Amino acid sequence: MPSPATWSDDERRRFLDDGVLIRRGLVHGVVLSRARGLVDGWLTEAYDPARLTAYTERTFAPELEEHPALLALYQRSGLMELAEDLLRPARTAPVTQAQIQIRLPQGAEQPVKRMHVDGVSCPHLEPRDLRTFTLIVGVVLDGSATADAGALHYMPGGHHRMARYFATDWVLGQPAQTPDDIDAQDGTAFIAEPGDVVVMHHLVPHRVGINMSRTPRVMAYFRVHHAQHPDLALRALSDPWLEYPALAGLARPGTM
Ligand SMILES: O=C(O)CCC(=O)C(=O)O
Repeated sequence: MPSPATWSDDERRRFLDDGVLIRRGLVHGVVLSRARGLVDGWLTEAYDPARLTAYTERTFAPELEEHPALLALYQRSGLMELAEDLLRPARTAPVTQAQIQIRLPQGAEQPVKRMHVDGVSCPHLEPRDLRTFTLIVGVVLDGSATADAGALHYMPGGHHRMARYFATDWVLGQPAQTPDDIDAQDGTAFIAEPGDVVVMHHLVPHRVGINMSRTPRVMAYFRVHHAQHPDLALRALSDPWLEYPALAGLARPGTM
């Protein structure tokens, strides 16, 4: 049976608590196989080892970030409807780019990513530059079969802690991305098969380590912005439900 393109009340509650939802096998068939083939082909023919740090910080396969076969993972799988369902009735800005993140196999010398939230104090940006968004969705294209195979690790519920941190201990322009207690966490591994999808609130801290398996771990990420995100970005760091009008009404006192 195809997965519904909306979230149940239980899933909404879980998103409020954990900031993370998973849909197994959402992306399949031709949409999945075309995107995998495209990235595999890029890795074989166009990957330049001298650019590994830049790929890791921004995106692998930068030439393909607007390719229709990659955008189809978001637009033609039900994922777009699921992302919009969490933000409704707010409108979202069109998603026009995919980010490909690969963890190369067999412990390749690739920079690890410590616990962070995206778009704040990024190593490749000036500390004052914010590149935040509302929601990130990740689609597994390959790998992630075990925690040490370069899986994404996330901190369920970490969005509450990060909102408090941004409200109290943080100033725009400082280089530290997360408080020490978050930095010390291992997080929960997203152990997954190709076609599985993770949806994360923008304040959920996450990290990624080395890949000890023999298979490249390949993910495609899409960043979803509330249509007014540029005006809301700074406040949304300390108010987790500012850009989620329906969920704001459900959020229980004491959870934010
Ligand atoms: O490689 C991954 O799955 C995570 C990448 C990441 O955290 C990032 O690009 O900010």
